[in-house]
Amino acid sequence: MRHILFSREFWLGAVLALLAGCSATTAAVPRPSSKTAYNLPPISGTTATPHPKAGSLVDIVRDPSDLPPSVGTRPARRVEVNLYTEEVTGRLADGTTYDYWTFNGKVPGPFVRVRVGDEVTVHLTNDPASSMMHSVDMHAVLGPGGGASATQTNPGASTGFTFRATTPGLFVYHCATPMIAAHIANGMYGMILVEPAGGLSKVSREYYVMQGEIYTSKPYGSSGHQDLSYAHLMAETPDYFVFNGAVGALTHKYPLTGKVGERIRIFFGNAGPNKPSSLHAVGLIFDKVYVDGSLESPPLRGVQTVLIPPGGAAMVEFTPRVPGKYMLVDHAIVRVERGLRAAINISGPKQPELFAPWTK
Ligand SMILES: [Cu+2]
Repeated sequence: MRHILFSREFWLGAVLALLAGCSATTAAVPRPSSKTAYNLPPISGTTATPHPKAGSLVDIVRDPSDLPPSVGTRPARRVEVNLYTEEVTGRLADGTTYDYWTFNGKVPGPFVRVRVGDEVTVHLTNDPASSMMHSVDMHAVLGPGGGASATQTNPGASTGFTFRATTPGLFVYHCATPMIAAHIANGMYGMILVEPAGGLSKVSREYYVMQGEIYTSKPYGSSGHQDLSYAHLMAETPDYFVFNGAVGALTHKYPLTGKVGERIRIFFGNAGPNKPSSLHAVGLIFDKVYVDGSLESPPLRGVQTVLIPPGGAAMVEFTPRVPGKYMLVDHAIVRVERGLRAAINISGPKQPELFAPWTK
C-alpha cells in the first residue's frame, strides 16, 4: 500500500481525476536561458549512488540579497511572472547531496514583487526532464487552489493564470501537486510580496530568507546521497532544517551583512511543510514586526521572537547598534544542530555606551 500511495502514477492519477478539465498541454517547451547560466554538467544517478564531487553539483542556494527593488510610487500595471520547475541534484551539506525540486533552479524560488492593483500573469513551465507534474499555489491569489488548479503541469508543458493582486502583504507560494508535502519539502516554495500603493518605506538592505524542512532516509550528517524519507515526512520528524535550501547557505556562502545604524529588513517565510518557526536574531531586537506578513495591520515593536506558522511569513526590521557577529535562528534551538542557522555580520565602530564586555 505504501508503495502505491507514494508512487508517481498513483498521484498523477489522483490529480488528473481531481482536476478533470484542467489538462496541461504536452508540447515540448525549451528550457529558459537562465538554465544555461549554471554552466554545469548534468548529474547522473539520483539514488543509491556515490555522491558526485561537490564542485559538479547544481547550486540550489538562493542568495538572500537576490530580490527586486521596491515598486516605489509606480501605478498599478500588468506584470509577468515566469516560473520554471526543475528537478536537480544539489548540495544539502558538505559531503551530502539531495534531489531538490525547485522553482527556477533555486531554493527558495524567485522573490516576486508586485503592488496592489497589479494584474499578474503567472507562466509555469515544467522542465521536460522532470519526473513529476508540478504547479503553483500563491497565497496572494483569490481563486481556486491559489492558481494550483490551473497549473498542474506535465513535464515539458506550460500552463498559467492571471490574477489581480488585491491585498498588500507578504505571501508564501509553493507547489501544490500531490503529495504536496513532498513537493514542498523537496524545495518547491518561494514568496510573493504585494506592496501597498506608494511602496514600502526605504531601508538600507533587504534580505529574502525562507525556512524549510528536509526529511532524509539516513540520519542528519550522513555523507553521500540522501533520499526523501516518506516515513519521516509523515511522522513530521525532519532530519534537516535549512535556511535557503542547504546547511551553511546563510553562514558560509551568503552571510547577511550590515553596518551599525543601517535599517535592515528581512522578508521571512516558513515553507514548513510541518513545523512552526520561532524566528529570533540573537543579540538583536526587531524594531518592527509585520506579524503573519500582514501589511494592512500596524507592526509590533520591540519584539524578541516571532512565531511563524508553516505557509506563513513575517516582515521584520531592525537597526543594529553594536558591531559584531550575530545569528538568525529558530528559537526551537535544537534545530541549530540540524542545520538551521544564518549569520548576520555587522561592521562599524564599537559602541561602549551600549555594550562593553569586561573581565575581572
Ligand atoms: Cu511540484
